[in-house]
Amino acid sequence: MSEETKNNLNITRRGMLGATATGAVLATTGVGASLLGAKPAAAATASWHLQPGDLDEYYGFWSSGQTGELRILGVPSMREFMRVPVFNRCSATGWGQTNESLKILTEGLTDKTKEFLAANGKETYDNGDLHHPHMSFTDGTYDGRYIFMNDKANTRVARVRCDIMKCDKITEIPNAHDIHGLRPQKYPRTGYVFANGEHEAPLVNDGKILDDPSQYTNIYTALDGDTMEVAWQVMVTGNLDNTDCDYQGKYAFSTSYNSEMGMNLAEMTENELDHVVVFNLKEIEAGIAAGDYQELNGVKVIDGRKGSNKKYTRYIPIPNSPHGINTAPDGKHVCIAGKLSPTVSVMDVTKLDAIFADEAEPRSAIVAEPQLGLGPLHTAYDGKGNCFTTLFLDSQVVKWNLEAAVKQYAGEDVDPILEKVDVHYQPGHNSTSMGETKEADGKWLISMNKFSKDRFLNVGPLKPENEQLIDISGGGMDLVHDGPTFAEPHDSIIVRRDIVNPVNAYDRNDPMWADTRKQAEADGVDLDDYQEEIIRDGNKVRVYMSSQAPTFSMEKFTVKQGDEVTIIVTNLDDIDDLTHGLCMANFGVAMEIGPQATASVTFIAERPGVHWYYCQWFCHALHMEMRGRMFVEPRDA
Ligand code: K7E
Ligand code: CUA
Repeated sequence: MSEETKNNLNITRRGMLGATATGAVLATTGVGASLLGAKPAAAATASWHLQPGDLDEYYGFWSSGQTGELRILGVPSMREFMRVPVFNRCSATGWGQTNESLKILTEGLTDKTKEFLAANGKETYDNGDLHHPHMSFTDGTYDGRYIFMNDKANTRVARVRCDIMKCDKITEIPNAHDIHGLRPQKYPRTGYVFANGEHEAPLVNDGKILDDPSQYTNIYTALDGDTMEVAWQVMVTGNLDNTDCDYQGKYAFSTSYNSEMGMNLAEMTENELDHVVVFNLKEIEAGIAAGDYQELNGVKVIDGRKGSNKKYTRYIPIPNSPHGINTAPDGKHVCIAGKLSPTVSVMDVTKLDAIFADEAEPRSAIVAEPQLGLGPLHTAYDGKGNCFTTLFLDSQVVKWNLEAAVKQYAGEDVDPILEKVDVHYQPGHNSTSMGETKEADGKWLISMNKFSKDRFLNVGPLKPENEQLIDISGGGMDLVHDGPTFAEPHDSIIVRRDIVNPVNAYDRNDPMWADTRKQAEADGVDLDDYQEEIIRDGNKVRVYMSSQAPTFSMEKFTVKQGDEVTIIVTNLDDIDDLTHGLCMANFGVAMEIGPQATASVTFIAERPGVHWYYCQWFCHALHMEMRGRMFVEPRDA
């Protein structure tokens, strides 16, 4: 069945559509009226339950919280396709062990962090807390280049290349503490990647200050999405939570709880109102250009704290400990979820100029504040003027109309709430298909629920989470599928599949192994051809071999105990899905080598004897036979 047909059937199934809603759906999907009602309703159940071999209409990019990886799912099937290691150590791919991945994991760390890690016998962190994956934008919609993501655990921002679905850059953010909210600039392009430091700390945090909150500050960071270097930072008041930006390229905004700058729970929740910080991008750029900054740890930092020069930031009071912030696809409205308040505050970005010009009060940008239910956390959109907000405490998702909320706020007697649906249980983020772009298409909604409780077979005290698929294409909210997941996706994006176009094999000149290529050239080895070379360089030994199913080019090689051995494997197979691996048994060494890829790993051969290396990715009928021996001669032999 074609996608188009499926969509048509799907609409048919929802025969309860009112005339106006039908009109809206027809307008966005281009379905001819003659098709409606022409197909049997029963056939439509295939719309989310794909048949074997059917491809999904959307890519889903999922965070994994404290697991530290990025996950790729299919929507609507909710099938998990891939786990892309980023902040974690991955046994299957060798991420965190291969020289190529270690370079990415270490080159963006500050010198202080490198020293700290070395003191703990480590080269890099091996944990992370990845909350927010977002794709790069061009002109207000996804462009399929990169996915950016935060690490709350160790204050980093990472980037995954969408051509090969591997992480290629990780940057530690100086001065900030515990990066939480993250969003790419939508217009004109990414551009900036905005990243929130969640926790406040003394600036500079060198062990001289503890109990002087006046010297604590929070840091908002803009990275350059092309270079992954920090462009600038802004000091702000209050803990930064989530961030988003406009469709005009003028403003970015962050929710902020703890405007009190309290250090404990009682102090942090004292005020009824916290705020959203609005960042004026042009003014900040001008301030940097004019030298109105201090340089701290190599970064230009502007002062945008409350009561500072008001050119750079404004603080809009919002009830109460606001959490999620989501810009609507209409390019005008921004929904700010109240968390401790049952409200969502709607900000109109066209009113921000007047506030920065001192012609209007900060709260004048708020044009609606509907009461939706308890514990509102995040809002997603259908592109038809409706919003879906998760209610953590109520265990519901509420659908409401934005225009109606604006009218209600202006005094009209209208109820913006259209429908509430129970989800299981306690939702955090939700996301809609293309919903954070100007191309929001209103087909699918995922509710990402923190608790699954009784929803699945019991697997012990630690339960999976539950992500539920809700069909919103027909104008209603039909819960159609549960998707259990392991710890702890916070957020997801749902991207039309035509936007994402990964390759099947690596380019032999991929920058991932540029250093290895340089070394090979110096060693006189042609990485692109069959290789069977051992280069000895003092006690450093480089072993170059190639792989072609079902053999490694070297059946055996010899080194000496204590040698620093680097094994470089190039997979000469150029066939879809033909990945080899190299596992050096009892050396704790394992890695993936994709089609046409080069990968390398270094270890000290401090173990005399015969050691088998074998291919650890099933590649051929003779995969088990794909192996060889490393002979380590004893030191005194
Ligand atoms: Cu609401 Cu870290 Cu996006 Cu979780 S944050 S839910
Ligand atoms: Cu090569 Cu398995």
